[in-house]
Amino acid sequence: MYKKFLIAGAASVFALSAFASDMKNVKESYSLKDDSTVHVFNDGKMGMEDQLGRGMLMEEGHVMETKDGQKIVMKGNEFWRVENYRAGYE
Ligand SMILES: [Cu+2]
Repeated sequence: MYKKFLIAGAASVFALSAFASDMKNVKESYSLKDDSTVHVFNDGKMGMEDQLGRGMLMEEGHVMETKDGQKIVMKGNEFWRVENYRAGYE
C-alpha cells in the first residue's frame, strides 16, 4: 500500500516538471498541411514532429506550409530536441 503511494507521487512530479520546461524552450508550434508539426525553439531553430508525435528529420531550407497557408523555411534540424521535448527533458 505504502509503495503504491510512492509511485503515484513520483509520476505526478515528473508530469509537472515536463510542463514547466516545455514552456521555457519552445517559442511557437505550427500545424502543417500534412498534419505534422514544426516547433520553433527560443533560439530560432526548428524541430519537426510527425503525425504520430515522433521526432522527424527534415533538411534545412525545406519550405513547409501551415494549415492556414503560411510558408515557413526550415532552419536547423533539431531532431534530438523534439525527442527531448516529447520525453519531457527540454
Ligand atoms: Cu520542417
